Amino acid sequence: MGNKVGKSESPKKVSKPETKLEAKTVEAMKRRAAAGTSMKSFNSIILKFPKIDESLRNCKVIFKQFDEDSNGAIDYEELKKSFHKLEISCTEEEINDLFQACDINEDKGIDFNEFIVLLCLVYLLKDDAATLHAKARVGMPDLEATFETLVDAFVFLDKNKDGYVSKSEMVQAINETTSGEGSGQIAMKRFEEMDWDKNGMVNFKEFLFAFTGWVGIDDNEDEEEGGEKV
Ligand SMILES: [Ca+2]
Ligand SMILES: [Ca+2]
Ligand SMILES: [Ca+2]
Repeated sequence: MGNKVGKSESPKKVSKPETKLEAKTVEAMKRRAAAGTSMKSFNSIILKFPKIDESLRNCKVIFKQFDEDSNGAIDYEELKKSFHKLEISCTEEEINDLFQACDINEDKGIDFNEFIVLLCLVYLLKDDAATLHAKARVGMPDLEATFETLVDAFVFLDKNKDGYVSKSEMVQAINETTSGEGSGQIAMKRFEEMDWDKNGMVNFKEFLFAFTGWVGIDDNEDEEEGGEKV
């Protein structure tokens, strides 16, 4: 026996970007944080939920366009084509990284929730000097306003501007708004919903996935076939 010794790969507790994409996201978020936030309180974020919800729901139309074979998911080839159509300039590697990062359930397809998160990441990442002159970063003005709100909300929560929301930052944000016994509890619950890998930190991607759940696009109310013309 004794072969249990081996090299112990200690699980990392410190929140360090695990992928190139995450590192880029953190960098972009820090840049954005320098510009400040228009959010005044956690409540002001909550108040934006209905608008965000509506805007993200409308995004379904776009999703369906890109899901060319209508199988409910955007595969890698479909994603490449959609980037082309949206005139998002990304390298093959970047597209691949985004695909891997957002395909949370690893079924090799980007479903609607995953798609929203992916687009929002693109929105954040393409916010650099080189693309500033471009009229629309993801080619959808209404959606971009929504993404901006989401970025803004994250910046609000990330008090120390390190690109992550920690548990104490979440508690702080919620306590600022509501002074009641329950608020700490709510903060903890919200935080735990967001912190999937339970490492005590929420990155922007986790935040977005939680958000798509909160605003209710998770409940895909039995796919209203063919209805809902906007
Ligand atoms: Ca498809
Ligand atoms: Ca997937
Ligand atoms: Ca932070």
